[in-house]
Amino acid sequence: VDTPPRKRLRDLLSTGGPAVAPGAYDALSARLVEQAGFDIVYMTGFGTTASLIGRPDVGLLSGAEMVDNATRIVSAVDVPVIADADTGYGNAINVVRTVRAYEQAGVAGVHLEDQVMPKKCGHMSGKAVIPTDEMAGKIRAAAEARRDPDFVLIARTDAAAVHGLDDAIARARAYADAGADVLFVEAPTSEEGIETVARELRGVAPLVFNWAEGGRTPPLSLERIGELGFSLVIFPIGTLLAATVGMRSLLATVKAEGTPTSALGELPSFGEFTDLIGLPEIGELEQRFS
Ligand code: PYR
Repeated sequence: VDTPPRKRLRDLLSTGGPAVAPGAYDALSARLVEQAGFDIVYMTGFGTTASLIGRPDVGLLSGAEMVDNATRIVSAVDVPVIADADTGYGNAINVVRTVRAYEQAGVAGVHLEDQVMPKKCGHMSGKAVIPTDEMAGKIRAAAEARRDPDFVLIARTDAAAVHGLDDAIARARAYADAGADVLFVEAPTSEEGIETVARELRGVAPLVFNWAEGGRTPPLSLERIGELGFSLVIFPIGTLLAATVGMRSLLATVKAEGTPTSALGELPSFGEFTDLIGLPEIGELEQRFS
């Protein structure tokens, strides 16, 4: 635990088996990911957008809003945090500022993608991508902008849905040449496509598998993902969907019965919840400092 988070993330990415990073969209969900025993938190842009403004992931949030959320998430946990940095919120110059801001927030790594602005969630229709050379320039800018060489730069391509998998793979190679540490080919739509990505890019750089819950990529087992050679699996929106189910259920009870009484048995008690979010530590601080 004395190892700095970015170094720990690099170690986790190089151990062979896939590292698993469930999604968090705020500080509370990030704490729950950590308390469940996971070694990495993934800050989802989809979930951040859904929770901050209650809207879909179509490029509505600014870089500052994303960095703000990352700052709170990093402060809430000890494990490394990988954050969604979308398109970098502009051109290569914006990427420099974005990378530095995420680095200052204490994030361990980010992913940057080659969509045009405003971007769309990788599993939605209607995506468009910038030219490969332009994105390679943004990756070079990001690599040069980071101050900590251990800050992990993940290059994501959304080109598969626009130009096909061959172009996506060629782009991923170009982004590795430009200085990306990790490659992320977004949204292959068949197991064969996933295998092609793994075969063509394995060994070029560690690979991300986006296990997008309900998205366009088939839901492979963790074992299969490992066999194929992926180094990192993200489960971006499961926590968000589960929270939605929980809130809806509670609200339906209140609406139908007038009070939450009959639902309370399924919920953490008040004390359990305040323990979970660190009230005992606050108590210790009060003892020491007052
Ligand atoms: C997201 O969760 O927003 C991704 O881009 C995977």
